[in-house]
Amino acid sequence: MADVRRRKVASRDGHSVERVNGAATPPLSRSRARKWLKVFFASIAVSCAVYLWIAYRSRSRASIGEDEVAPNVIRKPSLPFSIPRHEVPKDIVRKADTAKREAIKDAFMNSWHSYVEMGFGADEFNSITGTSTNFSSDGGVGYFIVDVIDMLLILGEQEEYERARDWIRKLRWNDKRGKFSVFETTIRTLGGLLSAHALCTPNEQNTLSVRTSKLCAPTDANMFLTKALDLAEALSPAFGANAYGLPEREIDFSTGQLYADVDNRRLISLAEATTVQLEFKYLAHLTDDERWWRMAERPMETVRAAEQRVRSEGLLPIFLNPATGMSSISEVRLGSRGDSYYEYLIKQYVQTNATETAYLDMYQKAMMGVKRRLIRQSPVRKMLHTTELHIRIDRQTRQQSIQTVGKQDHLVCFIGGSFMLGALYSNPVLSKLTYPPTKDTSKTWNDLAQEDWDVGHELTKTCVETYSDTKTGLSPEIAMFRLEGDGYKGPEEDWYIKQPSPRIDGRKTEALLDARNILRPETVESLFIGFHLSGDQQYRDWGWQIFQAFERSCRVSYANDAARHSYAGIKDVDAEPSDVQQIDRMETFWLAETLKYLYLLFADQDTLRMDQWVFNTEAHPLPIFQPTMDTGLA
Ligand code: DMJ
Repeated sequence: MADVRRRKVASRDGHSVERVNGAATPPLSRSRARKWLKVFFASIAVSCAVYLWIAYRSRSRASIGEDEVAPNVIRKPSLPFSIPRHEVPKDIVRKADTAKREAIKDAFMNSWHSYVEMGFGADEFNSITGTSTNFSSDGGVGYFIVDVIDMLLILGEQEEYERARDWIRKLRWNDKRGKFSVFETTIRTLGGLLSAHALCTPNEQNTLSVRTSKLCAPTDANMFLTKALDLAEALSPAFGANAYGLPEREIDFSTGQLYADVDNRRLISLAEATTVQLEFKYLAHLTDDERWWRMAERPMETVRAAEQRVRSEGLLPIFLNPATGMSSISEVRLGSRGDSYYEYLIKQYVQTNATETAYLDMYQKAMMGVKRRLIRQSPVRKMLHTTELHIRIDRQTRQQSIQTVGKQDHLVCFIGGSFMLGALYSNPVLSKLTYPPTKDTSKTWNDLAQEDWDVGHELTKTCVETYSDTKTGLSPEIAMFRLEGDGYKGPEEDWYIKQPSPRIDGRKTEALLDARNILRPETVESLFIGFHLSGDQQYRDWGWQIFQAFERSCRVSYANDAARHSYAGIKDVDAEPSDVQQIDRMETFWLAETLKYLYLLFADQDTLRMDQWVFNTEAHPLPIFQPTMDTGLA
């Protein structure tokens, strides 16, 4: 699309130049009158040319269609109904809440020590049985340790940092057999290594790295970067699997063999193809090697072309076809397989210091689509929530139609934070983050920014309510929201968790997977962003409520060590507190994301400044930088 746009501009210029030149070269004359006539006709010709040029421009814009986003277009509010306006709080909180911050640190350190004592080096930790597993028969590939090392630096845990670093120093990827997810390895491991590199690199302007780099030996930063390069090389064959640069789903590091997603017709997940950019672009910036930049940008070019082809208000189906580079008919959603595509649009703009406007345009267009097509209000409490668009095919006529389904994955709860971050970056006057937050936003705040902040706040509030409404105070994996005409027969309520069909023999049935809570971070991620940008105590209060619910239902004790505990997910968030059943797994994102965002929510706002860092989707902070390489999307 970049080329097409450039060609259009060139042909417009060519068109107008031709007309002006044609009329501005009459034959020479000696008489004064003829001179005047010449000037007169020339000016008429120039005016006509200018008029035609303007008319041509506006006609060609109109033919592109209302939803087309030109660079730097300022969007207007587009939510089809009104929602409460969220005012800037009277008292802005910026200091740490030390007692709560330390309670969260304690949860983190206990989780880490349990892993160190029972599963150190493994990729996954089963916290109840104290067992662990690896993704390769050749040993761990760093999923756990690399995912967590940046948090050990942020917490200032010298000894534990060194333990993790020494393990990583021996880690190699290219001889590891197994099927490794390109997306998961990029966001957890490549992201973790790059974050560790940045935190070990002293930078006087950067409040966090000044502190964290003191924990590192002089060679550590370089070691992490070398490891990141090794891993990037090991992952790179996945990006050459098709003509559109869409990364294949899995790779065997020992052979370079690629594995397509055979359960999904070999299609490529939208989120997986478009959530590797922050990592590879930062690597390109550090190494001054454009190869990594281009590798990451190619899927974005493909996706932008696909989006413009389907003209879907910035929204895209969750699957891409690697044979055509186009979207494949599938659901549109902000949950699994769709989520981080939308997250990385605004974050790519943030990462390169608000220079790549193509991403702001894509982000704003997509959020306009989200507001117009996916966001709804629940019937009773007017909870703002998202929906999904599903394709229905009529059995008889084979006709396709789109159905709105009131399903919201917990994964979607990142979107509140994205809207709030985008509100600051969408502002045309500032075009950068306002930091620290001020009470007087009147000079710089526009209607779109206000609407985006309000939408972000309300969506986050709803996510918090999917926690507080359950018996355990924890949110389920999937919340179903009532929609008009959805055929729901249950009690009058705004949202519910799908239940299994009752058993014929009358015995109790297992709760569906939808009812689980597996320690996911998305809601507390939005709370952290909302608090950090506004200083509003409300976000901290909600975060503390959620942390206490984790403490009540997810804490795991050990009979042989009363001083130690860890955490596990639970099977049914609506079980009676005395009847809660835990799941034998402590996901790495519990430490890498959930506890990191909670810790930062209660830390001093200067601990990790959001005008200096951008979080990848696994909560690894990467520095914001001024790019030296041109984006192919400009
Ligand atoms: C994390 O691994 C990442 O945030 C990813 O983008 C999707 N969600 C999980 C945690 O829920």
